[in-house]
Amino acid sequence: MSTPQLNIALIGYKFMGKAHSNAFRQVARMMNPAAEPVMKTLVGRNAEAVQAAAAQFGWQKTDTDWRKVVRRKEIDIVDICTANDTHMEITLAALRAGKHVICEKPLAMNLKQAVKMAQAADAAGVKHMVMHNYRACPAVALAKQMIEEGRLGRIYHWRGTYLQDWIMDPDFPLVWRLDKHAAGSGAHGDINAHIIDIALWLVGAIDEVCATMETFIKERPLLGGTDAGLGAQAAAGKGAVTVDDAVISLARFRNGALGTFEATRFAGGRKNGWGFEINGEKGSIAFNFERMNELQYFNREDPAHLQGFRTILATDASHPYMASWWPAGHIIGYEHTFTHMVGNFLNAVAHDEHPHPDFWDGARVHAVLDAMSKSAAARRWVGVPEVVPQPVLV
Ligand code: SOE
Repeated sequence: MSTPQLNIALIGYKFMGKAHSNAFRQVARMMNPAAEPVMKTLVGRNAEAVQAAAAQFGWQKTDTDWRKVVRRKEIDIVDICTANDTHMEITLAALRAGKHVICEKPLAMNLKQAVKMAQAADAAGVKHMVMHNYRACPAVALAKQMIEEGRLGRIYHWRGTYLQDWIMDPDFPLVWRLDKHAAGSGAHGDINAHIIDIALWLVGAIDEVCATMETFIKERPLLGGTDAGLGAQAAAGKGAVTVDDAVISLARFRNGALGTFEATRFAGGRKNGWGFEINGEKGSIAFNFERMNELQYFNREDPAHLQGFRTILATDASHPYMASWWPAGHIIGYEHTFTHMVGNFLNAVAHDEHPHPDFWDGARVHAVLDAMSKSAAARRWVGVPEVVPQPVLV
């Protein structure tokens, strides 16, 4: 029997558009998913730029009107890689047309929007996934497996950090990620969202948070233009930065663990340095994305004279995702996390299974993000509302 094909429309063609395009290009060859993606249409506002991106990434067609594209009969999956303020509108339109939806993180601008998107996706009866791609680092998925195997026992501590430095120059311009109307928040929604998702996945629900935030550079040059990554050029004039540059939070998990979160774009020398350490009664694990193939593991049950952190190189075929790639020790990179996520999604659609993280997981991240924002504004501890999927009448 031949592998079924699913036609993809991807909205957005810059940093994330490139990462998702690469994933769709690689996935059938490397992961052999149960459905093969067909890179049908790449969508962007600038016709010339989207055509150039489509030619480079390997899309069959381009369009400048996402509203038209998401309704097209031939499209099976809509993948959203645009600025955060557009996620809900595009998602709801794609769901109304009965499409499966992948959406970049953070899922929405706030919890209310995220819940609306999750309810609409359930009501549409389609598959939905938010691109918290770091779940698909083999070493992070191995951490999940080890926790489920009970190797850490009761968890006492989560220590999560997400450290970047790409906007430290005060002359770096006002890109959309620094605009509250387009992004919702700054380092908080952009990168704290990632470590919150990983914490919820590995440790469990969070009950309460106590956060503080800061915007170190309050005014920046206006935007002249952007490049395909995070780079940008300044124009004349200045404008206000309307989002946080850094956020720090304490957290109490439902299972009794204590957590800390730190996300900043002002950690000089740290480019995309995110990681975590989890301490449990039987052992500890630690992960640093800048050494993403490795997981540090300390086993308290080792004989005393042999105790110490060991480095597991998570590249064996027995490690999550690695059977699709190379012989042990032949390491993989950032882009593979997207390929894994897209492969999971295609399998979920083909087998009618539930992909993760879904829009409800995305909403749970927003529940924590919103509580931290509230806490920072009010300078006190704030409870995190529980997000339970609600049946929707259609
Ligand atoms: C910029 O902060 C950014 O590209 C984020 O938007 C991504 O989610 C993160 O993975 C890398 O940094």
